[in-house]
Amino acid sequence: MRPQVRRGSLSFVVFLAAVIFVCPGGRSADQKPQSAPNTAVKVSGEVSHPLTLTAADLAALPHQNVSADEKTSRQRYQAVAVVDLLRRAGAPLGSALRGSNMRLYVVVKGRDGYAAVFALPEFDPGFTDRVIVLAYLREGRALGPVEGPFRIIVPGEKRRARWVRQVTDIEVRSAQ
Ligand SMILES: Nc1nc2c(c(=O)[nH]1)N[C@H]1C(S)=C(S)[C@@H](COP(=O)(O)O)O[C@H]1N2
Ligand SMILES: [Mo]
Repeated sequence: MRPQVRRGSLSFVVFLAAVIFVCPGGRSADQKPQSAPNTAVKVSGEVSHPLTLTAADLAALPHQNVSADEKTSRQRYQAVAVVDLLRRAGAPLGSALRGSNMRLYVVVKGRDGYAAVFALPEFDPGFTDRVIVLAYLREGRALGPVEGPFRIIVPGEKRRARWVRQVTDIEVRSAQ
């Protein structure tokens, strides 16, 4: 009986050591350690004036107050309209959004490599009343490191899969 008990506890120790060795720090592959959060958003691609905006640049732009329903409550965000950023970067909007410019789409990328696509007219007030925004405050507070400093909010969209967190890039591209 005794030797078996010892063998049992020895294999448990070996198992524990293997777990500690295989999972250093208990991190899984999709939770990479990250350095300081991004503090700027780049607007680039098929635009005449590519830009990089810092948090201070964004806060100086005209802001929108947007409400969005969360699971159990309604949250208020302070944000800039993405169309204002696209306009500043010189993306074709308004009367220029026709013809071959109807091929344009916008890829919004997060710091973790996540990305979501929007058609350019989804931002244009000539096409829709829905205002897609880049938020930086919720209930008056800066967004935390998992979401912020900047997050896309798509009011009224049933699923939040395009609410890209930790936005680093807004890229205008053309479909073939
Ligand atoms: N950067 C980044 N943004 C992201 C995701 C992601 O994996 N990375 N997941 C999306 C998906 S699929 C959903 S449902 C929502 C979840 O956001 P929540 O945790 O605030 O509900 O974030 C979206 N934004
Ligand atoms: Mo999701």
